[in-house]
Amino acid sequence: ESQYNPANIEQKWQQKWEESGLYLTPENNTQPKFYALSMFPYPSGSLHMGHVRNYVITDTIARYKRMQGYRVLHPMGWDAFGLPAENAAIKRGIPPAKWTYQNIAQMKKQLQQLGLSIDWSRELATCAPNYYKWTQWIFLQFFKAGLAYQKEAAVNWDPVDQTVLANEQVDSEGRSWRSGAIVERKLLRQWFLKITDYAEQLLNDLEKLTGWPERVKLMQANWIGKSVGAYLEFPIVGMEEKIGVFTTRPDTVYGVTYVVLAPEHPLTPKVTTPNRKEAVEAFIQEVKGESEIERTAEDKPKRGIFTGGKAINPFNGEEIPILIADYVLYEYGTGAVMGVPAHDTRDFKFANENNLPIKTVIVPEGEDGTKPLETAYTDPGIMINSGQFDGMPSTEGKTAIIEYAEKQGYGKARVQYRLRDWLISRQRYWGAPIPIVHCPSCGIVPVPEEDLPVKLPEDVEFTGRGPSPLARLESWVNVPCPSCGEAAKRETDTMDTFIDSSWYFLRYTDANNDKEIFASDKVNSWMPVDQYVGGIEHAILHLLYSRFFTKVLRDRGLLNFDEPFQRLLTQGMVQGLTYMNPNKSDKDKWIPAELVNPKDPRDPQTGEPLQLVYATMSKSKGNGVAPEEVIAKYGVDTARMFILFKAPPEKDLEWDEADVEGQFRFLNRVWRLVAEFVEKSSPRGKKQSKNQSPSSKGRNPKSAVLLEEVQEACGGFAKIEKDLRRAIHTAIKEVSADLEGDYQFNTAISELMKLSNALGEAKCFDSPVYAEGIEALLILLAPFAPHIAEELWHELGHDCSIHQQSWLQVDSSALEVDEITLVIQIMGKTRGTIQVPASADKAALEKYARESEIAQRHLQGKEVKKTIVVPGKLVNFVV
Ligand code: ANZ
Repeated sequence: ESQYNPANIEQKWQQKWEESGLYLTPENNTQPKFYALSMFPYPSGSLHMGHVRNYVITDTIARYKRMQGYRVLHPMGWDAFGLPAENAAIKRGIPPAKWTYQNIAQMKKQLQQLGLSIDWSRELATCAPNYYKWTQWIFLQFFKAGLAYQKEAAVNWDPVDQTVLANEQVDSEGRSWRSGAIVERKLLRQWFLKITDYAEQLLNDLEKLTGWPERVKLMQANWIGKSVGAYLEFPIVGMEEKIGVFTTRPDTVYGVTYVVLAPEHPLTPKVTTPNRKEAVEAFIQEVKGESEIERTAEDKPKRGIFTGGKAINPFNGEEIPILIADYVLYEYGTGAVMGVPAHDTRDFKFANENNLPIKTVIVPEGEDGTKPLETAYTDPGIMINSGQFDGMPSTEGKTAIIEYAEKQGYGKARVQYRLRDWLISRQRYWGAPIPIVHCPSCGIVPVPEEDLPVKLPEDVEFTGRGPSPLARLESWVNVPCPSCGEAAKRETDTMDTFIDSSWYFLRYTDANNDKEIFASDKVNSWMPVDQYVGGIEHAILHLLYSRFFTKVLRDRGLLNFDEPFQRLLTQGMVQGLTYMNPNKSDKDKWIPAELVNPKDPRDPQTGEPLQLVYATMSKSKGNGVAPEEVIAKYGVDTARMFILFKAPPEKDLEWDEADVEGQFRFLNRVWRLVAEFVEKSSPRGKKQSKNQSPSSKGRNPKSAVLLEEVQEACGGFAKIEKDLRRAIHTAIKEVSADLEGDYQFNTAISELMKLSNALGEAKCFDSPVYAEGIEALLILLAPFAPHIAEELWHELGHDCSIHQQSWLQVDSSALEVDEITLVIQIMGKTRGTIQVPASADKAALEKYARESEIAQRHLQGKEVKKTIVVPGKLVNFVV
């Protein structure tokens, strides 16, 4: 065909690849493995540009690795449980399963348009019984290991609809999405996974993740939040009980001027004196309405109140007041802190705002602490006002104080993590049911493994009111106890959907196994994932939970590796142009383009002038570009090329139609280059090219033989051919380097453009070097633009797929420069230049220079006294 028309070739090749099973995963031991994985999508209904970018990046890597000789696992699936399906059921009466599977079908079609080299035979959906059967099985393994337990925890409670709400169903004002009622907190017995048992490992093993962005590792470390310090006990005046605090600064304990309890602390009502009762209760009521973020925000004043109770600092016997304050969180540490205003910024502020005494106990060397403090002194220093510890450096004081407290029996060393156990119970329908039965006589009984899956019933009603649909279905809830056979009840909570995604990457290695979760040889030989690609929004929870699951399953003998993801690439956002009113709040400042006159962009409400800026594409901003529209206009190869070319994968990408067109033009140029070559190269050249046997090992050996033959016959290549060969092998070298390491697709594509320019200039159609160049261009292009590369490859006369070709090897001799420019000087003055062989040594250089026309002319009648030769650069004659 004379014209590049993507519509004519893309679908055709997608179909052929599918029919020939080109992307099925090879299972053999002869090739090294490579596991390329994109974070699987939630089936919301349609693919957006962020998805496209994610999958195109992974696909390009997968294709490159295949051509390099790896057996590649590149699967896809659906993170298919979750709230939106249930909301659709409540709002529109569509069963969650139907809604979900419709969306999957729709999105799969869109995905297939992208020409991804996915092994669809391993597709999975987390909502399918043959998947969640194993999710439940994993829960049972956790339960057996003592890592799944129940305890009371707070949920969002809608008092009007009498139902539990997910966080996403509570708006920013704290109201229910459906009833509009102010949401309350309610305590329920819920299931937890003991991730805190693995806190230390999850932290330490971050070190092994050399292929992860530093920023992600830091986010994980902060989330785990390890603090090393002490647990100290303060006796309460007039009571048996003591207040235990966790502190990272035991060296400041002589500076304690008060103790603070979290308002929710069980000791709060006990230490409160009758005259303070009313005020304290009012304060507690107030704090209840605040979120954790509000309570701990740096810029908010710290509010607290005196309880009337007193404690004793066991180190010096001083009596100190007991307060409650909003900034002390009940869930962290012991839910109580010792207040040291002189040495803690937050305590300093709190003490000043609440008129509490400030006592300096650490000073910089040489000071005596009499100078009043303007801010808290938080650095290390020398201990003062600290009894027997006076004069000791505070860093040593930490251990000394702990040792002393231990001897005296009121304290010990303690490590504290910010990480809390994972609350996995959800009071909703569209999730994996927790496989537990509650029996009046046997208590909590796990469902026997052979009875899995505990299937979701279909005859349920969705009202958004009252208990969850599962809890209301008597016929499902009432079961005989698996242990004693008496009447018992099923657990009606389902699991957090993060559980489903914490192990899906394991299942892909043996996705159709109906006997076991996965065969151990398969999972252990494919894992860990060699390259994981996904959004930064999963930097903490999804990745941490997946790491946690991996470690637990390893400890249960199911896996033989420590970490699931060897390398992680977090791709940047795709941004689109959008109108913005800089004077409005973040939420309201985006103005959809259809409301704006582009000639004079103004806010339709206020008339203020608008700015046109790049911002992450989103529905609410209305600045998205629909993948299918781009594909319809330019074809998917152009869309892929643009996405890979416009920005390095980890950076944000600004959508720009002009650059999309630029890539379309480039592919057109490639098309014309090949068409011209096929047309103009001599019949012999064409025949040679056609006859090349499909070979999956090395580049076509025949063309290599041919090159040597020609070289011998002609006594080497002409200059134009040498230059072209250098361009070809430079491209091979650079593109390969860009695809190793950091996946710099953008510079790789620039190299392809350079090669196409070199071919366009060389025009030596009959030279075997030209044929080599055309083939190299297509092979190097194949991972990026798989359809056009395949079409043109066949146009050259090959029968096999370009995607089964081997990646190209650099011929380093082709990179050699064989001529250099030599400067000729007389008495240091440049008189001209000549071309000389690059291999010439000092003596030869001098000879070339002396015999050159330039030297002859300028040296006529003069005697050369000395010659200075700078190899590779110049020859200077001194006369
Ligand atoms: C006294 C002290 C003196 C403290 C000082 C710090 C500096 P990280 O590193 O985050 O673990 N703290 C302990 N439990 C708390 C809770 N439930 N709510 C709010 N704050 C709490 O911080 C530990 C420090 O945070 C502890 O050390 C405690 O204040 C406070 F010069 O104790 B510190």
